[in-house]
Amino acid sequence: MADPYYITTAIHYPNGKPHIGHAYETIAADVMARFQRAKGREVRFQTGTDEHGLKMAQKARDLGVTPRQLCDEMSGYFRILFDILDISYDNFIRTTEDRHHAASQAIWQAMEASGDLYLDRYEGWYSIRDEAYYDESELTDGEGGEKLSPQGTPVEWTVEESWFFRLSKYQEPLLALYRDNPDFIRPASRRNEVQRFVEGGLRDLSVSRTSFDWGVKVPGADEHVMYVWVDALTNYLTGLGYPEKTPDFEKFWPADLHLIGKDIVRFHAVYWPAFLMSAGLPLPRQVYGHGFLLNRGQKESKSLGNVTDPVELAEKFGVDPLRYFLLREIAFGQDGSYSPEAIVTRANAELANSFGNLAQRTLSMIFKNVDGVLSVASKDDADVALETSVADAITELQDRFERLAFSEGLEAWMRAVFACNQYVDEMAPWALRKTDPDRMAAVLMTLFRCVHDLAIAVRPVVPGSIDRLLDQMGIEADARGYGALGSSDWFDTLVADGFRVDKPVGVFPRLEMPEETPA
Ligand code: ME8
Repeated sequence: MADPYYITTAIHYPNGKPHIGHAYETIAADVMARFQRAKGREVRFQTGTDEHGLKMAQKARDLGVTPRQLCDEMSGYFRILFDILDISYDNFIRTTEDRHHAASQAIWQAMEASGDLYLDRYEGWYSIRDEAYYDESELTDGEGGEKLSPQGTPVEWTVEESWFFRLSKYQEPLLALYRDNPDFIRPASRRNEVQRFVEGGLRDLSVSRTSFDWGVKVPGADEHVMYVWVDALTNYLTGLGYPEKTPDFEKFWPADLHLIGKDIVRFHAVYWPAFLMSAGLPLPRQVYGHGFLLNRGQKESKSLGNVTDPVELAEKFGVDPLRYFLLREIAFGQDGSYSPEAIVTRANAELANSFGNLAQRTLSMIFKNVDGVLSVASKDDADVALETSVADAITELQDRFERLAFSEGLEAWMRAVFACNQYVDEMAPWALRKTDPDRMAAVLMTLFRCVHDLAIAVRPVVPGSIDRLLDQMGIEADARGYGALGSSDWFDTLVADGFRVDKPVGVFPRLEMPEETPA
């Protein structure tokens, strides 16, 4: 099989149930994974939960359960959500697994062997919420005069004995990495931010804690647990069997893409490559920091009472309309907003009324007007022109998806759908039934082929619905990749096999507009 491809999401904190941001990131990664599989690449797609750290320990204490109970329960909700959302992950990792402790200790030892770890005392402003120390200069004052981190979370002055990682030693190598690989951090705005941060100088990083024990033990220093980010980042290696040089590790490391949110780019684009350089391991090819999803323009929070359960959204509007909306509505990389009305408007306009209607019209005209029988007919200029515009749009979709510009790719796809609907109206096949049945058949067959290609192109985004459509079109489950695009071999085979279209069932129903209007 062609070219392996390894994609990861961030691993999610299971200190509560998953929220819409988790759904957004994982859907985007799933679309990318499915897109690469459609292109014939052998894909490894990993997601999971990040279960250690003070934040988890404190949340468990607040709830009166053990950290283990908390993460067992909450990690389960992430899996349930991802199954509902049709996430095609190959590996779901939990950092409390033994294999992950072993991998984290192995990378620690490799960094130690490079002389990059030393024991010292740490004093500084620590945010429990962010699990990070901040510089005095980065802090702001809260309303009550308390100190806040740049993320707006409370910080406390903390003193502890700690192991340190010689991050300062990696300033130049990191700058060289960004210089030599302009696509290492994307989008470019985030690369610039990271580069400025590193140019400003790097201080050694405190990488162990003695104040609590919910974490991976430091090898040879049992009273320390690793700073949660050391263990969290290592998940990307654990999933491939590290430290063993397994066939998966050989095949899939380095990762092609770490897909993460903009708030954790620094960890992935500064600390992670530095750890890997220190451990003598190859570096990932790209870190992409996507934007944040806002609820009607606002961050979701318990105090605003606007936290939405992604499971409810999927149940209410359907998984595929939700997936489509998220990738189509928001320019990937930027922040974006969602609301029930916006989901319904987008899904109805583009999935139900445009593509769904095109597919339904095409199949039902074939069913009614030619008894469902497919046939090979000669094409005229209009047919060739339509097929060319569909092919061009699909090429554009592929180019854009490759760069994670999902919305632009879908926009090109939508233009081709419009062109097909316009072609139906202009050709008016229903009027040709009596006057020129051969021409009518040629029009319907052109449409059948265009619907097929448009369906396969968009399948990574709305896989369940497209599979229900392709089932009705007689397309085998293993013939739904991009290899089938732009050729009519599959069509000739269907004709030769005498495949007949049955009475079609629509796959993109119109959604009802929610009744309550926004406040
Ligand atoms: O950061 N919109 O976990 P996490 C879009 N465990 N994305 C969002 C979002 C929103 N409103 N809110 C969060 C962690 N995210 C660490 C990661 S990786 C080695 C360790 C994204 O559960 C966020 O940016 O807080 C991150 O990529 C992911 O969801 C998990 O966030």
